[in-house]
Amino acid sequence: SDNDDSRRKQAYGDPRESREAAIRRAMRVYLIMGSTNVPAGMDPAELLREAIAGGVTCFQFREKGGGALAGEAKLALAKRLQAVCREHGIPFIVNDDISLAVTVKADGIHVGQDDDPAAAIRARIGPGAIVGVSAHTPGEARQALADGADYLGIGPIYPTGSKPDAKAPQGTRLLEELRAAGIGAPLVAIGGIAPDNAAPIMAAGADGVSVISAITLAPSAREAALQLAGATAEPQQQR
Ligand code: 3NM
Repeated sequence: SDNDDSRRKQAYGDPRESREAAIRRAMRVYLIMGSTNVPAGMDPAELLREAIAGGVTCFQFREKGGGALAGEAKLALAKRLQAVCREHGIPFIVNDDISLAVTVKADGIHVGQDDDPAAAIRARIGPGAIVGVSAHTPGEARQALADGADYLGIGPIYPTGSKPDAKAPQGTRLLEELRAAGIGAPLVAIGGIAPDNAAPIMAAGADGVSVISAITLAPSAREAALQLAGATAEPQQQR
């Protein structure tokens, strides 16, 4: 509805800023997390608060893998983390689970290659929602954008310990290739990214970095996010 859309707009941007610019800006330090990524004894909502205090610009709720929550417990955690995002004005994106995204009126959804095309997903979740798609090849990237994706997740850049079925690391090649081809859409890199290896990613034309472990397994989520914000502060102009 219109109300949902105006709330979504308020959640992640100055009303004078274009939709694409707001999404691009949100890509800078993009935290992905579910309960299985959080060290024992830590509260995910508190970890998220710390990370946002350090400079996280977007959050994706990704409840996957062995021991992942389901049903009411998953819904309850989603709502708690969404509330933290709203408090701080950053987008709350749901990974894969479209019905959860619809139920909580998430700001957006992130899907992989096995899911419906972006436009079909948008039809279910609402016209104002952000739709992100993971792409691993130039063909997948072009198709996702043609299908109406708002941004692409490009990876894995480096080896990752957080996704058992990740593809082979591809470095910054695909980012460079897409920018060289004149694709200006918001691109966020993923896979094994940390403050000390983010620079080549930004130089290759990414709008930002998405991370799980660099923040969730850091001694201080706040400090890790601060360092990632620093490492992504001066993207080179490749567009
Ligand atoms: N997707 P970390 S890599 C969720 O390549 C995910 O599409 C990937 O975790 C892809 O920052 C990945 O700990 C895991 O490496 C990212």
